[in-house]
Amino acid sequence: MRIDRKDIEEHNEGLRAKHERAFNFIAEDIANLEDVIAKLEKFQIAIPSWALGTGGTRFGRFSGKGEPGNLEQKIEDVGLLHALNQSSGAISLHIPWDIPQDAEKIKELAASYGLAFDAVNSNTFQDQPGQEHSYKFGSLQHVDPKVRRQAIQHNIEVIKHGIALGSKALTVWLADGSSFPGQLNFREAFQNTLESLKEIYAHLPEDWKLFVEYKAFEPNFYSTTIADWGQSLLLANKLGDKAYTLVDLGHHLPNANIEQIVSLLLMEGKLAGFHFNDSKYADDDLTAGSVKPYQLFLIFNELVDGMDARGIDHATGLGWMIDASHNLKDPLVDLLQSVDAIKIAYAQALLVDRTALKEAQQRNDVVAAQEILQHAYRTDVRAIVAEARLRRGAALNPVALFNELDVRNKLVEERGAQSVATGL
Ligand SMILES: [Mn+2]
Repeated sequence: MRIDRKDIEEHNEGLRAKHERAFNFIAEDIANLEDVIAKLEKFQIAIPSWALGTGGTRFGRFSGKGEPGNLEQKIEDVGLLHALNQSSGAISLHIPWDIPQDAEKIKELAASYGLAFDAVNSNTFQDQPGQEHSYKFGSLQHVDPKVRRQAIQHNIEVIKHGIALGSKALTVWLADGSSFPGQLNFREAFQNTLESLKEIYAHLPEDWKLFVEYKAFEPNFYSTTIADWGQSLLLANKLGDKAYTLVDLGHHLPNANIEQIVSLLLMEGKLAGFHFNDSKYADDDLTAGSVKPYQLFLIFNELVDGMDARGIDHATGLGWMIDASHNLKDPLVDLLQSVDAIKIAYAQALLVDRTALKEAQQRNDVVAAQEILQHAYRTDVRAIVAEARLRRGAALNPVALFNELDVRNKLVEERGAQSVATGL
């Protein structure tokens, strides 16, 4: 299914008067309004190929209907999102769940929806059919060099698929670790991981980046071999200039100050980018901004400040991606909500009066500093984000249009009710 431009225009026409009232109301008070809108128009958030189906928990999976059954349909789904919001212009592939059989054809299909290929993701956290060695006790960290060799080869294969598609980064997330004290020698596990990553790094093209993702716990419960930003940064620094630390919002222990982590990684020039999601307790993979929107704003506040300090282009300098799972909502609607929440937090961060904040910090004016941040956070920027969408030819209200056009039922008609997406 493709969304007709006329449907978008008709939808926007119906909402135009209301939108203009809301937009004009907020526009009057924002000095850098045009700059904010221009930045919002450019800002794209990649969609992972594994987030288009219904996910599950450890206890079960309640499949949705009309899920994309192959890579072509996954690209179609991201194309639908992008048509609705003009903010999801890239797809991030997971190998081996989404191996392109004909890279050129897949590239053409993606381009027809205005999509590029974001980072490619390797998978050594589960065994694949026919695989010689098991990853039950780890992959790049494994005590057996034959297992490490297999995992390294897999990552090299993933890079090859990425090159064929025009990706520019490899994301490595490892489930490696241990579930019981004494199971693992920490130093050996780290050294094995480093040596394995060095071999993978050696296969990166010149203009590629290696994103080293960390996670505090799960699936292992006692130790994770790349458990936090310090361990990831240690690896990235040892690997070289093309290696960076990737922050996934759900991969921290409760109450971690993620905005501070981001700030320092940016300062060091080692922040790869983001996997957005939200959580209450652990790696809950919930809709971005649904539980802790103020935290999301504070993170963007540091991102904007840090990117501007280093002259980094907001839209292209870092990797922006959603990494979430949807077990209750329609995945496509959930993704639209996440992208909107991310852009709202970004817009609010662009409104922060940085000169005044700096001055407040210099005179230890704690009250003024809080006022400045909360003034930006409490500004209702939804009409500004909608205006940016409107100017790009997207829908004023993507979720509403998704429902108006009955997109899910049309996908069920095309694909059948039983179609299930590959993934977790
Ligand atoms: Mn992630």
